[in-house]
Amino acid sequence: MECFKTFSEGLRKKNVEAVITCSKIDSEFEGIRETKDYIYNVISETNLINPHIIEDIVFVGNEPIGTKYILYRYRVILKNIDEYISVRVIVKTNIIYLLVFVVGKNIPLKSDAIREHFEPAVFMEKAIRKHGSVSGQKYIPNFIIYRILGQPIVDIDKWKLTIEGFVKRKLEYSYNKLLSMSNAKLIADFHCVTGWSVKGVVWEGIVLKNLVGEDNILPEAKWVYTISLDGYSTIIPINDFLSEKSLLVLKINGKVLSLEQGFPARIFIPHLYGWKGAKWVTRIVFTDKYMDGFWEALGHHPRGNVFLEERFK
Ligand SMILES: Nc1nc2c(c(=O)[nH]1)N[C@H]1C(S)=C(S)[C@@H](COP(=O)(O)O)O[C@H]1N2
Ligand SMILES: [Mo]
Repeated sequence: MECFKTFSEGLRKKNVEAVITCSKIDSEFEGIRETKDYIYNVISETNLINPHIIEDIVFVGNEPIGTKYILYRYRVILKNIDEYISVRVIVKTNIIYLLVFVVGKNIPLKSDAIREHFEPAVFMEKAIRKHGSVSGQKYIPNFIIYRILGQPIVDIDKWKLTIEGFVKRKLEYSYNKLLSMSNAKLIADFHCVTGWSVKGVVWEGIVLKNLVGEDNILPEAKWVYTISLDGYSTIIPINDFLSEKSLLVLKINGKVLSLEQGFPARIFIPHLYGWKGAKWVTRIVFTDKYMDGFWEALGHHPRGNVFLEERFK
């Protein structure tokens, strides 16, 4: 087993101070009750907190993520502390695949032994894209609206989209400018990592590659970190971001984006899961190093390719 500490700024809105993720586990999932003991043992072994301050470990619920994974939620209740540690146990075909400890600020964490950064395996060069099958997904008629950090207020006269980081020239676009540049139309399915998909959505906007200008990107850039008005963030490998079909979306199904679907602009990359497409996006930052966004910090995959079922790290 290997544990690392991570964080993403947006999590602060949810009163989270640190996330500890343990992978390479390979233990069998023996049952809801047995897993409580398992969690207790992992906490003791990793020395995450002093195990003597644990009052109880309770099961909260579970949900399928696609068809291969089940997410079990637990809480570690602590003696004399008003906060609990949330534990996400990700089980893949009956094997515990990932353990995610979500820790608030009043919790006496002893994580000095746990290293700070998760470095994803180098897979970017391959830029694999397989089409046709969408394993583990179920089609539904309409989008389910998500706003994990709430609905932001948009002042369209002040709003701008910036392109920054490892670029030769920093760019800044107003909404009117983007509207005047909008010339791309794409029909493609949408896939949420939790297991629902929407067929044949009409996406309109600007090809991201053209918006940035390929010759504007510095060779050091390897990842693209996007930041939204609500504090949401996500990270995309540069090859996926620059693919022919990756769009800055201004319209869905012939209509200007609704406020709840990300007005003024959202990102859509057809071969990646929906969480990689930030709604209310306002900054696009080219970086040389990997860093977790909101869902990546909670265990989701650095790339999230739908056709390779890259749901979790
Ligand atoms: N800013 C922001 N972008 C977001 C999210 C969010 O909560 N906030 N949710 C993501 C997830 S997990 C999915 S599946 C899609 C959902 O898009 P929809 O709300 O239009 O269905 O938005 C993605 N982009
Ligand atoms: Mo999602």
